[in-house]
Amino acid sequence: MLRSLIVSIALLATACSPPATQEADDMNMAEPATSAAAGPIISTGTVTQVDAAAGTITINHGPIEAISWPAMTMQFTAESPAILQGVAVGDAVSFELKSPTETSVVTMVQEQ
Ligand SMILES: [Cu+2]
Repeated sequence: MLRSLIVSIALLATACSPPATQEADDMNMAEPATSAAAGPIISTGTVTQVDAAAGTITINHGPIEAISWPAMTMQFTAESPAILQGVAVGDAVSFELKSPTETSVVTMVQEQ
């Protein structure tokens, strides 16, 4: 059960990662987008599912330029259960991703 959950999360994270286009970007852009990792990664979206028991939240979020994500609906894991308290389906929220390499973990979800 836990194992399949971890696999699902890994698959989601993979699905969310765009194909590697760094080489093409370097050729077309004056400056490579290497500053993307700096600072918090914050986005906004609408909550479509909350599973407090599993500690997960699904958000239909807008594009996140810092990590080259298009808009999509995806599931995140809350870093701690408290993050999901008071969050309900249909809420318009802003949320923060843990890091550029841990993009399936949210460290903050706040109603807008
Ligand atoms: Cu996403």
